[in-house]
Amino acid sequence: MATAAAPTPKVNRLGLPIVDYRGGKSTLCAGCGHNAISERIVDALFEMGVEPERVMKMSGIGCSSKSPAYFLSRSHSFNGVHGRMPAIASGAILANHTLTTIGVSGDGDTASIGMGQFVHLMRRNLPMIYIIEDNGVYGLTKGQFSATADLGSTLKTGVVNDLPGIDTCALAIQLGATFVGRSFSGDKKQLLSMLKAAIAHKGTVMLDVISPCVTFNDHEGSTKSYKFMQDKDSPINEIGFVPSFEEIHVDYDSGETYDVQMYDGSSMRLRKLREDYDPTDKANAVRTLMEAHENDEILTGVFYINTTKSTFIDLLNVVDKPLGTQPESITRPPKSALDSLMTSLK
Ligand SMILES: Cc1ncc(C[n+]2csc(CCOP(=O)(O)OP(=O)(O)O)c2C)c(N)n1
Ligand code: SF4
Ligand SMILES: [Mg+2]
Repeated sequence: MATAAAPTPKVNRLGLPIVDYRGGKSTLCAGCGHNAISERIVDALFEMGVEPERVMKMSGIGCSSKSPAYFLSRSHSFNGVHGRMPAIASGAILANHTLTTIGVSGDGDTASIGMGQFVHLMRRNLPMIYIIEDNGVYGLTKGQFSATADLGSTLKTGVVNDLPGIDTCALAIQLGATFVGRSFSGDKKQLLSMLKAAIAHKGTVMLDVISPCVTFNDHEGSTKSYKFMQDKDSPINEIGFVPSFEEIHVDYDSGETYDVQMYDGSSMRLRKLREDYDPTDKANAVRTLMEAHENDEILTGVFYINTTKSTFIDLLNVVDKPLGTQPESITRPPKSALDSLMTSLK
């Protein structure tokens, strides 16, 4: 009897199957939002045809920061100290800005211990995608409130959070990040489009992804639970993304949309779900987020985009060839150069 041939796996524009983008088996809790985010990162890099060896993954400490182990086994990776990923990522990007850099952090890793590092990363506009897997708690250390927990939300034990949460998106926009959005780990379509557009952007992308912690923060009274997000998620725009290597099909009235030409030739089409929301208006983006808090709304979507601002690489006039690949004869000036500099300072 003839045996049926095994189906040929689907490959991307590099000829790679999706398995080449996967990582190790997750050790996170089943149902943790962080696992869904890893899956979307795999899908986005596969669909965009990014070479796995041309990606670097950066993280800090937390369940969220463990997730780079669960995608892209073939990429470069560095798991830093708690809250210190921005400094490590900055150095690595300066050494090689030609790689796609994905930083994965948590709300604790970013908005508590890492806040000092986060704010300076945002103002530099280094080319990287910074993802906060935001569950409102320190999952790894058993569920204490983090600084993004909303005022009035409760822990499983009934403890009430009486401090206002930090809105990392409003902060990132104010500080200088050039692509800022919020999504939900349970919204496959929105998150995937946002990640694909993020890959096409040149500059700092800051994505706050609400990612429920099923073990410590998925109960009634939590504002980062699956149920809360399913009921309250209010998208500000619908993201259509067409990569540079695909043909653009216009499928809705341009009056209702906002088109953004991305750095790599891709195009992002934002269908306005709020009348006249202009994602290039920085002050309005911050105001809209502040008003949403007053109205107890959870906005998602692309809040802010700026495709023209110089990156830190441009500002420092870093050479095109990655410094990390240059021989010492170029990166380390001879003693005579130091001597002449010292003489000039006399
Ligand atoms: C310097 C330092 N302080 C404290 C800790 C303990 N610690 C480990 S993970 C963590 C919080 C992680 O929370 P978050 O970043 O939100 O990640 P999650 O586990 O929720 O994904 C803390 C406080 C540590 N590892 N190092
Ligand atoms: S403790 Fe929470 S954040 Fe950590 S893996 Fe489990 S569900 Fe995810
Ligand atoms: Mg957390």
